[in-house]
Order: sequence, then C-alpha cells, then structure tokens
Amino acid sequence: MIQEQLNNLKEAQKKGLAVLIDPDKMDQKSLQKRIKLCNVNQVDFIFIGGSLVAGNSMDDAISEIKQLTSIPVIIFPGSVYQISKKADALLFLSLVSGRNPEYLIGNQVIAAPYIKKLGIEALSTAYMLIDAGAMTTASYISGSAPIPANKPSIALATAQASELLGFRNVYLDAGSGAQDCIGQEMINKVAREIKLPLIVGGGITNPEKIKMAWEAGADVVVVGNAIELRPSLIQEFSEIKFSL
Ligand code: 1GP
Repeated sequence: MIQEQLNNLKEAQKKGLAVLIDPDKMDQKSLQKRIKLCNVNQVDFIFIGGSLVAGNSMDDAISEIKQLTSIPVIIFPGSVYQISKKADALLFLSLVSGRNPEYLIGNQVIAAPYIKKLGIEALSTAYMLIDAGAMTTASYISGSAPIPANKPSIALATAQASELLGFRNVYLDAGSGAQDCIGQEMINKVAREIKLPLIVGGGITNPEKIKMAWEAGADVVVVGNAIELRPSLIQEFSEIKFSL
C-alpha cells in the first residue's frame, strides 16, 4: 500500500522525491527519457496529472510508464476526469485552503463511487495552495484564494484542522510553475507540529530550493516543470536526497 510507504518514509526520516508528469506536455520520447532517469536515480514516486488533462491521455500515459518502471505511479488529479485504475494510487484531495465547496467535498462525492468501484487506493490528502506571487492555474480553476505566503500560522492551523479531521497526508503546493517555492518557515512550522506525511511542491527549480524544502521538514518534494525543462535535475536532486 502506498500510504504505508509514505508513513514509513516519514517514520524513518527519509526524504522522498516525486517527479510530476503532465501527459499533455510530453511526447513519448521525452517521457521515456525521464522515466529512465527516474529508474537510475531511484526516484520514490511518479505523480501524474495536470489541471487540464483529458481522460484518455492519462490512461495511455500510465500504461506507458508502467511498462518502463516499477516506481509507484500516483495520480495527482486536476479533476474528476483524471481517474484511472492503471495507477497504483490516487491522491484523494480536498482543497482545504479554499472555501469553494465543490473542491472541498463536491467533486469527492462525484468521484468516490467510481474510485470504490475501480478499487484504486485513495490517499486522503489535505491540499493547500500557498500564494506564490502570480495567480496559478490551480487557484484559477478552483476559484479559491491561496494562503498568503507570509502567514505560516494559517497554514499550520489548516494542517492541524486537517489532522484532527482524519486526513492522512498534507500537501503544501505553491502551484505548478510557481516563481517562488514555499518558504522555509512555513514548511518547518507545519512539519514540526503535524505527524502526517508532508508533501511539498511548486516552483522547485534548483538544488538549493529542494535542499531547503527537505531540510525544513518536507517528507516528499514534488517537481514538475523544472524536470520537464532540464531532465538532468533528476540526478542532481537525487544526489542531494541521499546526502541528507
Ligand atoms: C504542482 O507541486 C507541483 O502542483 C509541481 O510544481 O511544476 O512548479 O514543479 P512545479
């Protein structure tokens, strides 16, 4: 079970690296190259998703990835259309930083019977968008305001509420392609107080940023755009991971 892997990672104080693949942004050759690098560098998880991915390209991309690797593939869904039984698990997200009921519980009600029917492992995850300057796709599509970057106490209170409500993971996301990643103070404040696996992503573009996120207490760091642009970063990031 993937949840167990996440819990074990946290308990062992190991650092996890997740590479995010947006199937719409990648041709077959680029996908193969990146998956090969993930294998060689012992990437922990492959996340797959995007705000605007159509159903079929998701299924096809997961089949393709599963042929190339045994790294767990986890769907990071941008919508209820991004569910596939071919994945190992799915982040079952509730956008707890927002106040849009459709993204807090509405879409989950629509998706739950289908997820149950397919028998996919659903990873109950409190998902928080953190402001990173410019408006992100996730914020725009969900019609929800992110938590201000300079308010770590709001992030902490939201994470605490999520823990009390029974969520199993917390995901702090500055949004895909964010100019600034989440700051050290916010990650650290949440990591210190929360016992759940902490996933952090958005705007991680260089070795300094990923090191900061892990050292601040992130259990899993998710990288998408930077690896799309510079696949060699997979090796650089892995080396840092194993050095911590
Ligand atoms: C976004 O956390 C992910 O939801 C990854 O963001 O593409 O900026 O790495 P990037």
